[in-house]
Amino acid sequence: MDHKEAIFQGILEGDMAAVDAATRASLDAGLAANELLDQAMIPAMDEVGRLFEENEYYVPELLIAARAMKAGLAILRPHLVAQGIGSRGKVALGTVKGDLHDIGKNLVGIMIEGAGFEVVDLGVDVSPAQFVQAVEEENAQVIGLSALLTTTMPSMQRTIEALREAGLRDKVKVIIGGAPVTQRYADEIGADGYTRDAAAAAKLVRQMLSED
Ligand code: B1M
Repeated sequence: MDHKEAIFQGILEGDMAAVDAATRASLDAGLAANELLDQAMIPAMDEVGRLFEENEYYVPELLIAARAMKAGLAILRPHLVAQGIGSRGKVALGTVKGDLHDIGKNLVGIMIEGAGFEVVDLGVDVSPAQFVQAVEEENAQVIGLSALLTTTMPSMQRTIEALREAGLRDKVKVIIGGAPVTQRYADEIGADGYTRDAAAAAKLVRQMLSED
């Protein structure tokens, strides 16, 4: 089994130690961090999702797979974050109210940090009021909302409404993403941007903040 297969298999089996070892071995062998992410870790989580849909995996398997992926991601993090933090602007990120999925959101944070922005991670299950507070108290110029459940997507719209009610809508750009989210939904709810993946989110933030 090569290193990428070992990472893939380790995530599928929720074997944190195997993912840790294979990720380190891959980097030592000269493989690029983004290659490991795109060709082993993300496909492994997709496969976990497929197995869950087919009732071969249940929530405990999802949890241990997620824990194994996070172990690998922690090793990749310094490699993905190439530049220093904080000079270009501030982005507050969170997974919306009712939603506990944070792997994609964490990846978006890593890529935005890598593009040279300060990231305030608000965590998961973040209410519209907490996003409003982050704009007021942290002076974030962009907020990023992540949702993985179709049932939590409406919280994105509620967050945009809460910003409007607080008189802050013109002061902050709102970007959204997550597996069930689409450009069409972003247009419908009046978000400023949508991206399909974390690398594109970092690119979008760069474009948005250089326009100001
Ligand atoms: Co859950 N889960 N889960 N889960 N889970 C999904 C999302 C699901 C699609 C699985 C399935 O049925 N195939 C399904 C949602 C169905 C739907 O709504 N349409 C689902 C379900 C149903 C549930 C529960 C309801 C299960 C239950 O309890 N019966 C429950 C809900 C809990 C809650 O949130 N309230 C639940 C729980 C969990 C765990 C906690 C066990 C665990 C999460 C652990 C964690 O995150 N710490 C979990 C997992 C691991 C998954 C799957 C398998 C993997 C998600 C993941 O991490 N993907 C997922 C199936 C799947 O997605 N294939 C599934 C890897 C990650 C890198 O991708 O997050 O999509 P992703 O991020 C991408 C892009 O979307 C984008 O960038 C990333 C890539 O670069 N992106 C953004 C994300 N956020 C962005 C923000 C941006 C821009 C881009 O701008 C701000």
